[in-house]
Amino acid sequence: MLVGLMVSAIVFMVACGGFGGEPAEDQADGGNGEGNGGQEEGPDLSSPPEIEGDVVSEGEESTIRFGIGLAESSPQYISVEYFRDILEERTDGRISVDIFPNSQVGDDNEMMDGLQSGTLEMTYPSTSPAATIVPELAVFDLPFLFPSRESAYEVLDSEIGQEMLDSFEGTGIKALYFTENGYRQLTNSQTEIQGPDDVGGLRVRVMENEVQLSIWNALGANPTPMAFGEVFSAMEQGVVDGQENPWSTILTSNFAEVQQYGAETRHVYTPFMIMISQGFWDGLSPEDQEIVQEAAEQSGDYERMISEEYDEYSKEQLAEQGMEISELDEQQLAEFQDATEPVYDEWAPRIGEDLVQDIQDMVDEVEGQ
Ligand code: TK8
Repeated sequence: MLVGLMVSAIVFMVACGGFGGEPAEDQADGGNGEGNGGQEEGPDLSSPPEIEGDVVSEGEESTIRFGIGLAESSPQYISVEYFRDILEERTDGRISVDIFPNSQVGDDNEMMDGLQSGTLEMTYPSTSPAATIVPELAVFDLPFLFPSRESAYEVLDSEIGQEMLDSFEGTGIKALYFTENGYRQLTNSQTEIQGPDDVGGLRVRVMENEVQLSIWNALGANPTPMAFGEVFSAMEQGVVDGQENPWSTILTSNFAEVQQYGAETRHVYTPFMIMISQGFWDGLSPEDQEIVQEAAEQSGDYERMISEEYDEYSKEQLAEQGMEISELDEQQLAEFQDATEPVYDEWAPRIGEDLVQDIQDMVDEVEGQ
């Protein structure tokens, strides 16, 4: 309840311009004042597809407050701008979208609370914190589950994925579509990483998810669950030594300012989820619901594309900013995979042996194993 009130106060303040109304510039940099991830210019990303589909002029007017965790230079934010443009064009301006980046109106858990309490209309969390609402989502926290994006999307866009989206029914949240957070990489301020032995004792921030804790305990680290919005200052103050996220998040959140070392571990592939408040959704006409769903899928497919484009570019940019990045070979990655195998023993029975096996079978089919 307290969180709900806190989120509503934050959202109310922002909506009334209490925090300046528009996404504040100085928050577009993960907190160090540079803005745009400290990049001279962004990557050469594909432009979004032309907006197509019927325009529905008749109907209610409304404003969607869309809270996200990442910076304005992130693929997540860029795709939500496209979502906004689709909605505004196809409803003839009736539905507008105000975007609040950088955990400005709360972290993933607080923003999902906001959807349930009706103080926020949309948000875009990782599946990891959402597993507190739909436990089966924790399957995506299993290490090295998806060798490629192709097998990830095969599963996310399958009946298995649709059942997980549908599992939000009755929670106050409608989950619309899976997109890409991406392959997670380890960074830290203490030491070069060449294998699991280098991770021992490292104080690593992890998402608020028990499988993530198990992974880093299995590697001998000292993991601390923490909301994403607190990570930059925790690393800057030396509360933790490191964190793990996709390269584009590490770049656009300016983590290279406080993280000397990176390691291309690709230890987990995390999906994002586009979510809408059930109460707000129920108030939409069937025509507007169709437009929102189509906009989520079209902007989601665009996000998947630019997230992949941003990945390699971000790693290169981080190296240019001085991060020493270890590109691990097959043997080194196999050592990480072996060291985290016990996580399956602990979590497959708790998540659901059949679900884990079904996903692994789909992955094997796609990967030709
Ligand atoms: C952003 C988070 C972030 C996630 C994390 O809202 O918490 O590290 O990877 O992208 O969802």
